[in-house]
Amino acid sequence: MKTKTYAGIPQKYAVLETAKIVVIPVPYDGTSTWLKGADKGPDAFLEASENMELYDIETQTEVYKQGVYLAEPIAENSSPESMVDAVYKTTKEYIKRNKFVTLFGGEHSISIGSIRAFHECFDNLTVLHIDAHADLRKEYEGTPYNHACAVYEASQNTNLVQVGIRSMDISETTVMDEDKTFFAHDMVKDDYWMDKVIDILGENVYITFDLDAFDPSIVPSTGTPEPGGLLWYETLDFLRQVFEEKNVVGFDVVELCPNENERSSDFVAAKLFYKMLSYKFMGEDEADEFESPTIENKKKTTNSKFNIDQDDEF
Ligand SMILES: [Mn+2]
Repeated sequence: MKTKTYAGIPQKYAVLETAKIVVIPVPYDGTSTWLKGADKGPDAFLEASENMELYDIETQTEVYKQGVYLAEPIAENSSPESMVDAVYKTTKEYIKRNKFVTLFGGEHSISIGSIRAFHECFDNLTVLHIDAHADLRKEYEGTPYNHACAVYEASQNTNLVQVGIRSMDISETTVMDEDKTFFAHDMVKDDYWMDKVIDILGENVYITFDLDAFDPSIVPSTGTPEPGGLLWYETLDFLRQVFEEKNVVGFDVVELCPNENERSSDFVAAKLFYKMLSYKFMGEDEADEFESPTIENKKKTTNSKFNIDQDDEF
């Protein structure tokens, strides 16, 4: 039974009917290969979120007043395939209600399900994949739903753009599109990498953010840390530009692997997530916060293919 709201926000901002934003926790860790514990990620993220200031200095907003509904965690874990299917179905249900849908993992395989739903619901989807790892294996350890395969499907049917990559298997070079891949060792020497990424994004962008994209000096608590990653302010600078210039339709943050002796990673994850919400809604008026959003407003928020009010489905 759910007793808390996202970030401890007042109940009146946490009601599904009026919330513009939905957060879906997916505490899944079925296929991780090194450090286990990503299934504890959503709880650590939610706990850190409750201890975070909710006024964002940079955008001068309190984005939680747009309404944030904390969905029931997706608990399906009988197989990687059934988990992906459950994530796909739940994500699609909330997109069809014209919510701004976000997910918190869990390991990266959860994104296979959410990307599948967004690909189905939005035209010409770009998947902006921010990660240390290429995650382009077609299959790994007997399943295409392993975390090492997180964006293989996206590479086949969306405009996949990869940022921060610094670890991959030679077999993945045959799948990777180097024109749409930004390696960490190049980014560190290129003052224009952000512009170059934004140039090849389409209008509708889904962001899948693996926390191991960050340098381990700021996020050590992740399943497969890699040296040489992104730092805090360059990441925010980049994300803000993406949100300002493109229609970001949803996002996920994955691979927090909490360590009780190192809690700052939980706070980085919580703050990153809230920053992304703040950037998404920084241009939106809070005046209509308690009104049931009109269809017109919903379309402006998400531009999904669905424009009828489907509240009666629930
Ligand atoms: Mn990764």
